[in-house]
Amino acid sequence: MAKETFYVTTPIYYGTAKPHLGSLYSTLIADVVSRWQQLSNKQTYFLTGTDEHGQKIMQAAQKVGKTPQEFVDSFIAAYQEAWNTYHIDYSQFIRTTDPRHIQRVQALISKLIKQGDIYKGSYDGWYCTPCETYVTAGSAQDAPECPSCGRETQKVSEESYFFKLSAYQDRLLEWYKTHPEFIVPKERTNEVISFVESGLKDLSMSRTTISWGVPFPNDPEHVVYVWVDALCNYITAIGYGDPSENKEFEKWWPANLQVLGKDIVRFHAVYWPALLMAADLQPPKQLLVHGWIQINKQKMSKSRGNVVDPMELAKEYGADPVRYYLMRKIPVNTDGDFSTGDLERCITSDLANDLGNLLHRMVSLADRYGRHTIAPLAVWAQPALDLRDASWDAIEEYKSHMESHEFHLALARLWKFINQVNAYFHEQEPWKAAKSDPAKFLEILSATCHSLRIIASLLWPVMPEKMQELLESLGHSFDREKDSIESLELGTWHQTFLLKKMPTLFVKIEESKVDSVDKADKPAEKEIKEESKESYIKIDDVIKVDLRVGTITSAESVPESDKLIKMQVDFGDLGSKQIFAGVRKWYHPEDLLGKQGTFVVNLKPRKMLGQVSEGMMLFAEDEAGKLHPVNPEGLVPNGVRLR
Ligand code: ME8
Repeated sequence: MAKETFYVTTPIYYGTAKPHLGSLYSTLIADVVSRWQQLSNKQTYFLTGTDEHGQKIMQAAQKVGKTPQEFVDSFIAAYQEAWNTYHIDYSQFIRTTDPRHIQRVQALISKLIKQGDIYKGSYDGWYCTPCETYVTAGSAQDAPECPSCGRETQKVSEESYFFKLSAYQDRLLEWYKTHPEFIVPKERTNEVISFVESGLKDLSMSRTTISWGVPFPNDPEHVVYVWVDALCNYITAIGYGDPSENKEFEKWWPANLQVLGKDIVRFHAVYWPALLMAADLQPPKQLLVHGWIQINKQKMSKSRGNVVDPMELAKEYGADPVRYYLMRKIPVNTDGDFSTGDLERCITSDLANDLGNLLHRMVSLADRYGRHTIAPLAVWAQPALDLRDASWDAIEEYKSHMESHEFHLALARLWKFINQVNAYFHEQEPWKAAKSDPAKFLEILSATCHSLRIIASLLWPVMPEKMQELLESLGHSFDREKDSIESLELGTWHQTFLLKKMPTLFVKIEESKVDSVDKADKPAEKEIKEESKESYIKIDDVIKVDLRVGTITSAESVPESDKLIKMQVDFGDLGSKQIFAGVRKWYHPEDLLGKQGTFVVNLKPRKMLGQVSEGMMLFAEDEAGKLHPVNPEGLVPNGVRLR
């Protein structure tokens, strides 16, 4: 039976500079969606590319003394290299200077001219070149600011062809009403509806004062307005306007999902469906509108000069951890601040500690006891059955979030399961069973392998390369068809795993790493660190650390975190201090209550989730990765200093 199809697109990026983290973000969302749909047994088509015509590109090329074509050509390799580095698995990279695209845009416009949807008039108003947008001036004589980017606009007076957009006002309003799922997130629909209800003017769709564009059919003095040219890429790429490609076009159109940033909603939610209606085509099924990646609450953009280079990030941290971070930390429907400190914490905590360490502990323990082939069991003990039930719940909830494009929630839900697997592994004490109960040892290894296999398959759309590595170390070769979500949902635990020791999956980031990827003095810092590892410290250095014994007088979970416990600790004459410890994986707050422990009390207070932590509790890690409080052997008065 033919598979259901799924067509997903990104905006096409202006060929005026290399891609930055914001461009990667849109592309990554589309890639994750496309891979997720493949896991859901669909045949996907994923389109991305570059927008290469218009005044903005013409002017930028003039500035550097190149022809527009030479200018745009100089950036293409950077896009393709970045997308390859980030494992962006696109089906086609369209360029609007491709002659096939040009002919197909002309075919669409000829059709609209023929049926009377386009007429010749003259445009007298304002134009924002950076946004390539016509701007309404109101009654003012002075140049208005562009409502989108705030920059000054230029006067334009020229003959122009117009598209009868106003004639589509009612059909558009009807479309929004009957297709409430058209724009995600829903709140954006209201803005679009009020814009359309306020009255649509016909759209000027050609320019005579620039020449870098698609020549207007039968009137080459005019070039097609760059936004109309660009929007058409979504249909020309799959064969619109070429009768020999009708079948291919019908296979994919209407697109299932078009991903775009919130700056270009009007073009995609108003002009684009109106043009499609005029062409007797269905609008896309859904537009997914995402927010900004910001730096210190400022939109990351070429013009602000605050862009982060995704290639630098990939070099420093690897592509998959950056992919995970962007999907986990920035909800699609909001803006999100990017910082390398945040990225590093996320890599260390989620990827290295929670996931990588689980795999490493399991494989190393099995290896230590010579267990490499892990066969499934016919009958499982209750804790393993509970873990299997938990995996099924995780699959269902992850799937539901992924289908609603709530990637951050899907990942948070999956991490809850990862922590359940960690807790299972820890509570079952496989390092003891390895010596005393080989059958139980194998069961723990098998249940952990099955869980990791599910985790890796679910995470594959987000971290394709790393998850393939993880599966390889379980002896499972990943196959997007066989490893479908359906197979996981139906999955009884019956697989045999062949364990292989592999290099560390995710490397912890040292805390001293700086908050900038390209800080010039980094190599020097690294060298000093290496050197200090070798040398001894002086007694003064030991004395600097004020270590005290204290009793935990209150302990509670921190609701916003699944790791932290907030404690009040009594240090006798020194008073009481509030201290946080990230040990929820191993302890309930009640377990710590009334216990003595050893604390660093002269650590600079730091904020954790908006509250101050005034010290640090010391723990020692056992073979299974559990943390144990460090205590004096006998009871000593609170506040006693360790010497
Ligand atoms: O608008 N955060 O191209 P463009 C998140 N050519 N996403 C960002 C971002 C940021 N800081 N900065 C850019 C154009 N983007 C037109 C599109 S489509 C037919 C034509 C993303 O190079 C976001 O998706 O300015 C935005 O819509 C897209 O890049 C625009 O890129």
